[in-house]
This record gives sequence, structure tokens and C-alpha cells, in this order.
Amino acid sequence: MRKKHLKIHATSGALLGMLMALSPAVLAEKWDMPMAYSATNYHSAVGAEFAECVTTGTSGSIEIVTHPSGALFKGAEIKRAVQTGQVPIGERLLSGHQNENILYGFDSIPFLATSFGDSEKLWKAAKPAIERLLDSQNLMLLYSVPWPPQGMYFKQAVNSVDDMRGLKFRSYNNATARLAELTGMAPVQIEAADISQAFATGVVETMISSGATGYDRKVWESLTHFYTVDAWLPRNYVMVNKDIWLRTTEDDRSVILGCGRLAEYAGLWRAREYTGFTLNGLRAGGMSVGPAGEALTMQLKEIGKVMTSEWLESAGEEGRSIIEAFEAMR
Ligand code: PCA
Repeated sequence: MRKKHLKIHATSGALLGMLMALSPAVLAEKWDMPMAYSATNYHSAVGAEFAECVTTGTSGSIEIVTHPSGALFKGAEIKRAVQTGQVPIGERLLSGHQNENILYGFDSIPFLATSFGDSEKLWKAAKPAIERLLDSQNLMLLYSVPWPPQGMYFKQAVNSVDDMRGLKFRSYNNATARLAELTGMAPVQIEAADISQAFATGVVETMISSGATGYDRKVWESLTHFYTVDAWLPRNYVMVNKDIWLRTTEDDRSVILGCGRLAEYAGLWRAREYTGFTLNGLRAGGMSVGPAGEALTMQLKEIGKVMTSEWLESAGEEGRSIIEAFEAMR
């Protein structure tokens, strides 16, 4: 999938060989970049801008081509594909790796960081540990962009946890699955790309996610209520295979890092903007959108406490120091 082609046309094989030996910069590489979320979502838009920035900035010596909507690899397959060099670069939901290491779930601790501002602080606190973890898995972290705050979707009004018991719940990571267990729901892991179908066919009937994902997948076709619980703001991140990274020229690397910083900045602002836009979009689709009632909010906070202590217990010293560093920044 990683195709190399010559940018210059050489007629002589000898000349070609000489150029290849002397100047790796004349080789143009195509980097396929799998992404799991819909092409219209801002994560994918930022990814496309990042790709263009790199392609232009390296004068085409590295051409990045994004493949949104899980078209090349599904979300759950992307990290492995990059780790093993099947593709050089890709985007994935960070907390999707919590089953590999508890630290990856730092951004899905209920009610710890519930605003964009706090989410950035928490990211700053966790980033060194996450970079180390990824590095130990042959990956280089390039940039990361948050999702909007997570709320709960239903197909009827829900006023307490009792109303949730027995529902079939769409999960996307360990924290969401645990939330389902603690509220008596049955979790089924489903990729964002497959949500509309899953709701339409009744495979699931509720979920926690952002207004953004509900909007992207037109969930008003099946669901009626979105409660803006603001439970947490999970993050996507873009990773590069470390072997491939180390083989790129220093000039190209600095372009890629610069484009990554721009993408992170642009992504955060787009996330903020997309939040209000998509909540209005859900309303326009006919959904009731607003905060959860007091009783449900209090019950969810109690469940949040359980999940927080479970996370802290398994994450040990390293987890605690992330939370402490975050608290110190607030
Ligand atoms: N959307 C993604 C992850 C978090 C979010 O808001 C999803 O539901 O899969």
C-alpha cells in the first residue's frame, strides 16, 4: 500500500541507480492514511488539510492520501495496520486501546475533564506518558484532536438509571462498555461508521457519544433524545510507524511535525465550532436536546465515581501522576 514512484524521468538505468543511491529526496512516497470517521466530520477534514499541508510542504516527496469512513481499515484495525507498516500513518480513537494499557483510557474518566479547556489540560498532563507508550509500540504520536463532550442518546425520555436497564447499548471503548454494565445495559461494540444501520435494525437502541457523531450518522432517523451529560471528551490521534518515520529525511520530518501542530490547533477550534452546530443539527432533525434531569445526573455522577476509582486503582502510580499534573493546571 506504500507505493514509491520516481518523480523524475530517467532514461538510463545507471543514472537512475545513482540518483537513488545519492538522493533519497528525489523519491516520492505515497502515504495512505486510514481514518475511521465520516468524511464530513471535522477530524477527517483536518486530516485532509494535514495531508495537503504535508504534500505541499514536502514538494510532493511525501504525498499523504486520507481514507475516511473506515474505507481502508476499520477503526479497530488502524493501529495494528500502522504498527506493522501495512500503512505508514493513520488516525484512531486513543481510548480504543485501553484494553492494551489502562493509561490509554485517561480521557474517558467520567466527569474529570468535561470542557474543551480542561480536556486540553488533561491532554498536556497525559501526553508524555502516551508518547512513551506509543513509542514502545513502534509508533510516533503526531497530533491529537478532541471529540465534543459526550452525552446520552435514547429513543424515549429517560429520567433515571432504572429507565436504562436492559437496553442494548452501543459502546466504543472500555469506559463506555463499563458504563453500560454499571447501568444494567447490554454493551455491543460498534464502529461509528456502522451506527445508523445498527440503530435502524435494532441491534442497539442507545449510546453515549458526541452530538457530532449523532449528527454525522443522522441518528434522528431512529432516536429521539440527546442528553448533554458532558461526561468526558475522548480524543483521536494520528500516529506514524516509527521505522518509516526514521527513514524519512530531516526536512520532511520537520514539515510533517509543523503540519501536525497546525492540525492540532485547527482541530481544537473546529471541534468547538462543530459542537454547537451539530446540537442544532440534531434539533433540526427533530430530536429533543438538553441537559439530563437532576436524578439521572446524580446517578451518573455516582457511577462516574466508581469508574474513576477503578481506573485509578488499575493505572497505579503513573495514572495518579497524570491526574495530579492535571489538577495542578486547573
Ligand atoms: N464519537 C466517536 C468517539 C467519541 C465520539 O464522540 C464514536 O462515537 O465512535
